[in-house]
Order: sequence, then C-alpha cells, then structure tokens
Amino acid sequence: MRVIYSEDHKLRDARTELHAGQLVTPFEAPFRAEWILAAVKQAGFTDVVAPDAHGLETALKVHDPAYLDFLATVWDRWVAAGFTGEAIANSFAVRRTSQRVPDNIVGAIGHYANAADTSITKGSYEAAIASMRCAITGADWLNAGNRFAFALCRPPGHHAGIDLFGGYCFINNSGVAAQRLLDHGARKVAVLDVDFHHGNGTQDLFYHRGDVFTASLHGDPMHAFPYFLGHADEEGEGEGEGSNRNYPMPPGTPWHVWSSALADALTRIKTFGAEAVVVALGVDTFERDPISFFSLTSDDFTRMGATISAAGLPVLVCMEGGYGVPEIGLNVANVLKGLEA
Ligand code: OKP
Ligand code: ZN
Repeated sequence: MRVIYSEDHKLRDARTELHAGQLVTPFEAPFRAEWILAAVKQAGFTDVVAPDAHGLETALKVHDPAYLDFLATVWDRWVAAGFTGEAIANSFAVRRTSQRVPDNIVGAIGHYANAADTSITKGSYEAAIASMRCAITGADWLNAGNRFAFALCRPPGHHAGIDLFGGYCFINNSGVAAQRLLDHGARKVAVLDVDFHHGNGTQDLFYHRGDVFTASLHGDPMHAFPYFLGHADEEGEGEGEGSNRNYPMPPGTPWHVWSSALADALTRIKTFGAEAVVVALGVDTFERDPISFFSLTSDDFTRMGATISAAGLPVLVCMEGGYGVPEIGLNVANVLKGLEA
C-alpha cells in the first residue's frame, strides 16, 4: 500500500467555522492528517511519498474553469476589499435568482458556496491543490499496475461540486482521481463514498456521465448535512442514467445494516463494469464521531476494507472526513489493513 501525503495540508488552518450560531475552531483541522499519518505508519504502512507537482489539467475536466480561477484568487480579492476576518459566504444564489457571477467578492463567494461552514483563508487554495495532487499521484500508482494506494488528502473533497465549495471541501479529490484513471486507460471507474456525509459534490461532477459510477452511503439528508442531496431516488440523468446510487441511513445505523448497503453498492459497481474504484473514505461513521450519527466500531473498519477488497478491483483510497477523536487514525489504518488482508 503506497501512502501519498503532503505537508502542505497544514496551509489549510482556518480559525473559524460557523457552527451552531457561533464561530468555533474548525472540526476539519491539521491535527487530523497528522494523527492519521502517525497511525498508518504505526500500523506498518511506511511507504509514504510526497505527491507529484500536477497542474490543473485533470481538475479542469470535472470542475468549471471560472470556479477554479475563483478559488485561486478569492483570498487576495477578499484582502483587497479591506476585510480582516476569514472569508465566509453569507448571501447565496438560491431558488429563482440570477446565476450570473457578481463582480463583488462577497457576491462571488455566495455564488460559489453550498454552505457557510467553510471559511476561506490564506493558504487554503494551496492546501487544496496539494490535496488534489495526492489523489492524482495515487491514481497514477494504480495506473502503473499497482492494486492499492492511500492518498492522505486534506482538505477533503467530496462536497466540492462542479462549481461549488463547502462542507470543508474545495477541489473534489476523488473525482479528479477518477478522471485521472479514465485518462490513463480505464474505460469505466467507480467512486464509492463511505464518508458519513453524502458525496453531493461527486454526485454533481458525474451525474450526467456514463463512465463513472457513483455510490454514497450516508446519513439521511433529511437529518444530516448536506441536507439538499443524497436521496435514494437520485439515480443519474441522460448518459448517467442509472450510474448514481444513494444509500441514506438513519441515526444509530450499525455495521450489520451499513454493510448490506456496502454489499449492494459493490455488486452494482461490478455490474457497471468499473475497472477500478476510488474510495472516498471518511471515518466519521465511527460511533464516537463528534458531528455524525452512525455506530461503526474500530473493528468494523477492518471489515469494511476486507469487504471492498473482496470485489477484486484496484482501489485508490482518498481521505475525506473523520473528526475529533483519537481513533480516527486507527480507523483509517484498519481500513487499509482490511484491504490488504
Ligand atoms: C465534511 B465531510 C458541523 C456540521 C456542519 C458540515 C460537515 C461537513 C463534513 N458544523 N458542517 O463530509 O466529513
Ligand atoms: Zn463526512
């Protein structure tokens, strides 16, 4: 198992997250990647490399160019406007409003935001690029004929849509990795999202495409972020008809229920004809995750890895969520162990 990690994730270190009516220290913080890296090394996964210096070529195939330009320039524009706090969206392009991109930076942030939880700071873009590079480098490890890679991506990516940021995400790392696999010979691939939260961004990227199957197991959006996507009747459209599958599940969901959804998703991924699978791995399905409501145990994460491995496909794991508790590292290491067992 090759592990791809960049120190540049530390450039994403916001002071604020709008949570429960207050600006709190973000749940998505640098300690997460440090804890996970330490635990996977401890578990014997010591083949850790830095990512290659990829540009935006692959990202431009799944994201809107103007959106990527916004991400690259938003912090400087915010500072130039004279603002001293972190950049937080507070006005949104909602139902029956113009989708023109405002010249004003506050308007532009609102246009490109799907949530106000994600404060933009100096260095956030650079960290997001480093995270994307980890995913691409991991995809290339598979392209070279290897079976497993772990891209220790931070910040996460699965809430980033074609032209939307939020949910702690800016560039959709798993989606970019899927595109990279297609660009290097795979005819069809799958993104299997096992983060607690629905992969709304990834669903958006590929909803009308027939070359990427997207499956997401998550807290029912009637009760959990991202609230506005992730229902079971979202199955893809046009060329993508039938190539999206959602498994919304209720509070308290334990392994024996969650794993039936996983089994169904893997069956569909095989039937679809995917030649590789990108796993968007959040360990926020853990029973003690501070912002989620499933009941998986640390041993369940080993079972998760083994179940995914049994599908027999090459697997690129991209890190998504998992917060606040020391077990996040162990839980990730357990997935990797299960994959290689
Ligand atoms: C990102 B990933 C705490 C809850 C709301 C959105 C959660 C984003 C999760 N304020 N914030 O999918 O783990
Ligand atoms: Zn999550």
